[in-house]
Amino acid sequence: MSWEQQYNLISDDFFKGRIYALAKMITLVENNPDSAWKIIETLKKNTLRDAPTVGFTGSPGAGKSTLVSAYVSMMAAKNQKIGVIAVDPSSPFTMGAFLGDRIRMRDISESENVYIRSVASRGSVGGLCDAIYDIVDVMKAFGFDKIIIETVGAGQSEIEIVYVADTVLLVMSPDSGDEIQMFKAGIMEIADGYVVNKIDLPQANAFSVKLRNTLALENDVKSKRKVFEVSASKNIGVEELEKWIDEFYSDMSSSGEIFKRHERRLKRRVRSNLMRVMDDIISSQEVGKNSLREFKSLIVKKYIQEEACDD
Ligand SMILES: Nc1nc2c(ncn2[C@@H]2O[C@H](COP(=O)(O)OP(=O)(O)O)[C@@H](O)[C@H]2O)c(=O)[nH]1
Ligand SMILES: [Mg+2]
Repeated sequence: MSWEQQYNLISDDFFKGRIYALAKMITLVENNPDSAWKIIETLKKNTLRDAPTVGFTGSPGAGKSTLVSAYVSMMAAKNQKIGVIAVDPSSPFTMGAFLGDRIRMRDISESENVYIRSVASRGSVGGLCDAIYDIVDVMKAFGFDKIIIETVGAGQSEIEIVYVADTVLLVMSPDSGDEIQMFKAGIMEIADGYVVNKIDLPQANAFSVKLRNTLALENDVKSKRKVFEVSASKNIGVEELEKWIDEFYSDMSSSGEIFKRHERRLKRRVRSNLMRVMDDIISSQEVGKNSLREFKSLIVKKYIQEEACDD
């Protein structure tokens, strides 16, 4: 079956808000990376909505999943519809615990307000799966109010989240010891906000002070970035974080920063898309006796032909 046929089978239910159709639509873009843009453009004809995307990144065990659970539960309880993307999930979401009896007995992924999708990060150019961009777009077309992405902060994929998400939060845990060392790796520069999680632990305050001091030593805009002290598991400070995320987004919208970020994202997508297609073409061609220049123009011609065939 072509993607068009599969699309036609599910699109009615998709726009009626049926979760099963959303799941199938995401699978459709995942399985057809070369047609994903066409699928998304078709979806976009029916929707004009944009939804803020918020990324939570940080070391394994920092408490990202627990924090996402608390944050998402808070929004779901206010009847907001939230899409969650978990890249290589290593820990469960426990939203039932936060939402209480309302949905405790039900599988959270079947709740009308929340849909969770897991994706593997393997085999992509930037570390974070290229398909994430497409999945976010499908979720936007579905009509979610917000899209949350959890990624394990491991070098490259931590950087990629900056392109995928409008806002990035770095979740840190005071019990991991070497988090401040991340400054040296430049990883911390990417975050819009820092979350010191597990503030209920005895060493948390000292950690927080150290973080704030380290930030103050950096003599640029970074020092103005927010630090939050929260306990995800005890639901402390999450409401303040929720408020700030919305305020930060509307500040970005009024200052024009959001458009800069969207532009940066589009460039990144085009680049990684081109890299993938070019890589396929290059691998399938014989170099033969061609010089670098000749081989290069052969590839470009081949690419232009393939693009023309696609349309
Ligand atoms: N003491 C304490 N433990 C927490 C808190 N938040 C999360 N944890 C625990 O930290 C561990 C890792 O949490 P998880 O959300 O899976 O971390 P992730 O790997 O970053 O997604 C789990 O055992 C959580 O119960 C907190 O605020 N305080
Ligand atoms: Mg996790």
